[in-house]
Amino acid sequence: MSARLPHVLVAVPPAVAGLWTGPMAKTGGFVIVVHGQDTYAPQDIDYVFGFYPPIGLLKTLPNLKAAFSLGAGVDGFLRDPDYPGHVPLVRFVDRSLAREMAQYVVLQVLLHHREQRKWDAAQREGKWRQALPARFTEDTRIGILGMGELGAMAAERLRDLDFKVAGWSRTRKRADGIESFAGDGELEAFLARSDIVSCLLPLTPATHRILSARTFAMLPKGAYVINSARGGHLNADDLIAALDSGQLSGASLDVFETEPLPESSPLWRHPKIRVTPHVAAISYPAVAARIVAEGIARAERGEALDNVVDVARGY
Ligand code: NDP
Ligand code: OXD
Repeated sequence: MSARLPHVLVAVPPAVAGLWTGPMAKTGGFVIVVHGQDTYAPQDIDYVFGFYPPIGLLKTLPNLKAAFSLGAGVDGFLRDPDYPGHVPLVRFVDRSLAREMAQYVVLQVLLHHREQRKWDAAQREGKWRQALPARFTEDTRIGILGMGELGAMAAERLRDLDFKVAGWSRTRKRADGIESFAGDGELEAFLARSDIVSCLLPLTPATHRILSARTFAMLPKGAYVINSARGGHLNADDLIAALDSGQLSGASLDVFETEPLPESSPLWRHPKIRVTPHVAAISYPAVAARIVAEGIARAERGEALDNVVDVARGY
């Protein structure tokens, strides 16, 4: 009699499930079941894979051994008040993701720093408006909110371009040429020295709406804000007010409280906002399949899993 294979419930919309189940099927070693598409007995499910699994789903799976997030952020799992706290939650950690995010942050910083909107407008008018930069690179202070897997690499890449870089995190960090601010007590000082601030925090009760009128007022006048963490970090009304008053000079937004961003949202058309559709750093399906396969193999051998989230802390 052959041994029973572990069962993985893939809790992503069936329309896009194939993107993830294709590479997972290639790794083999487990049975794949798609929520909302395949029928299954809840007691047969050993593992879950998803991003924003339906609230209440996990508590219906009595034999769940671990949950795998297809993203680095796990707010989609932990928004569920019934998340079974004893089930280890593994998040997506891979150099490819940090690299893609660092590229996005560097791109947005440079578009702003190099005044690309101004040159685009001049080209549209056919005008040669040569001028010195508004601020030299060495004098431009970048602040990274969140110095984890993604923030640390973005900070290093910007430092290597000769910007003055600082990071803010819960605990103090040490990295060559990057100033470290830690904890709520140092947030104001960190923001006060940030001409461009980029949010790479996890969304938790402590970081919800951290980008709001209160913190915009702590930034130097004319600062620029980048949010590619979660829409819940930003108070969008406060952002528009700060842009319209001139307290902020612009913003790049990749993530939104409601996704897809509704067509009626004023964020789409604001002249000082750049919008991208949650594409700053995409998890590669083949990497996700490897993380799941390796995680299941470890769990089945009774070994501890890597990159397990602290459920109580929220990240
Ligand atoms: P990590 O968990 O590796 O890092 C989180 C960082 O935030 C840590 O430095 C942590 O501090 C800091 N932090 C957390 N809470 C606080 C707090 N209350 N005060 C100060 N600092 C705090 O996360 P990642 O870097 O892997 O990912 C960050 C986020 O990026 C994800 O949660 C996700 O929301 C978003 N993301 C967005 C993507 C996109 O395409 N737009 C793609 C991937 C991720 P400490 O180190 O001291 O613990
Ligand atoms: C993530 C994301 O959390 O893509 O990885 O947003």
